[in-house]
Amino acid sequence: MLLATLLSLLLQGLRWQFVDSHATHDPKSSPKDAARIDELKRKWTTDWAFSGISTFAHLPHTRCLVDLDQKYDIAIIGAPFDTAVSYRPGARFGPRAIRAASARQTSFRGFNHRAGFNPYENWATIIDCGDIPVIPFDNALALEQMTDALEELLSRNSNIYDSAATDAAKTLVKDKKVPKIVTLGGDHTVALAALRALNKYHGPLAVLHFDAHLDTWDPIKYPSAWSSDQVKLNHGSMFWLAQTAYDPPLIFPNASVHAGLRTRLSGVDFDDYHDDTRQGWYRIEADEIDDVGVQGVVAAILDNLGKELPVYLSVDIDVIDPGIAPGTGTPEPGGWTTREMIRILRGLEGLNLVGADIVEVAPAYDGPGEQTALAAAQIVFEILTSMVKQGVQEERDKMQSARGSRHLNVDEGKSESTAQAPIKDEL
Ligand SMILES: [Mn+2]
Repeated sequence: MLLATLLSLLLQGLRWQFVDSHATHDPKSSPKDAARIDELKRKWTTDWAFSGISTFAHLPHTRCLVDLDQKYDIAIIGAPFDTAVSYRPGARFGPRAIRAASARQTSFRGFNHRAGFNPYENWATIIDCGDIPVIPFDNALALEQMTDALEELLSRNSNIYDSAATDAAKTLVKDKKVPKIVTLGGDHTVALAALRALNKYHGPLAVLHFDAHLDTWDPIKYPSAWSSDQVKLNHGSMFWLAQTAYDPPLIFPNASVHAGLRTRLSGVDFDDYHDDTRQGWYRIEADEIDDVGVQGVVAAILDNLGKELPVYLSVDIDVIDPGIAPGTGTPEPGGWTTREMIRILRGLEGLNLVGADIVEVAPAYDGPGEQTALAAAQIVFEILTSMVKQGVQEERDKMQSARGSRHLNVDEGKSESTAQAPIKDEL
């Protein structure tokens, strides 16, 4: 009896294997088979929001790092790393939470009404490339690993560049040769890996940094007498490292902006702000939105970002108020609403974004309604919308003319930025 059962299972297995290989791999399969496959695809390949394996927005998933044949224009990649945080750990679970919260984003219902544009139904091939398997035991090694992975993703020609049939066409799309990357963090340290990788292809970048915190802290500002090289690599010092530990610096001087700040500062004065100004940053505090509104915040960002420089957009989810987005490592009351953040991002859609991240989503502190992860998934949607829209010449022209003269060139940006400083002790 047992033998008969085993034999029957074996035969069944062989039959399924035969059916499978016959149906999907045999190039000589009959029209009848092809019709059957079409029918099966029609019946079984459309997911509901709640069905299917979790990828960002149900996008196709490939382990891009090992699949040289996978073409993409935008690679979404998870960096589940959280061993450089100063308060609550848990952001290593951010990528999977953001993917789960993106479940109601689909290509067939992906038209962004605020942008008049569907990023999932356009020229760009967007792939969920899975996660970098970041080592949790050695931060220096983890930084190398994340940098290496992102460099690998950037080293491939974008799909649109490879699709260009002729050399003449390739010249026309040469600015699209390097694909764009969107990293799902992970703690904020992952931004340093992205800056290192992107510098290889674009040179120093302007950084647009949404965060409650400065993240330009010299590690000596942390309250411990104990130090080492590893101590310098943490989620509050990675922009200090990017500016001071590399020659040339990874961030172009006097062309970068923090937005949404409301952190407490060290000591008894504005010394942290002075340090930040010396590192070439312009600051927009969270409270300023009450005085100048969304449009005022947008204008201040555009006026202070380098015009011609490629921009890296780094979004710490703690820029949103923790009453709305509690699932994060270092919450600070008094932040922006999700709607304000979305509208600010929409106002910035003309920027030349070469890469972006959404970091510090720590789902262990989120609510049962996944509100933090939902905000993060929406922010990724807005970023993808801008990246894809920016790739359409017609849309780009419209955005440029709408931006008008408000935007300064790099040289003007320098003088403007040094003039910054509504540093309050100087007022
Ligand atoms: Mn932060």
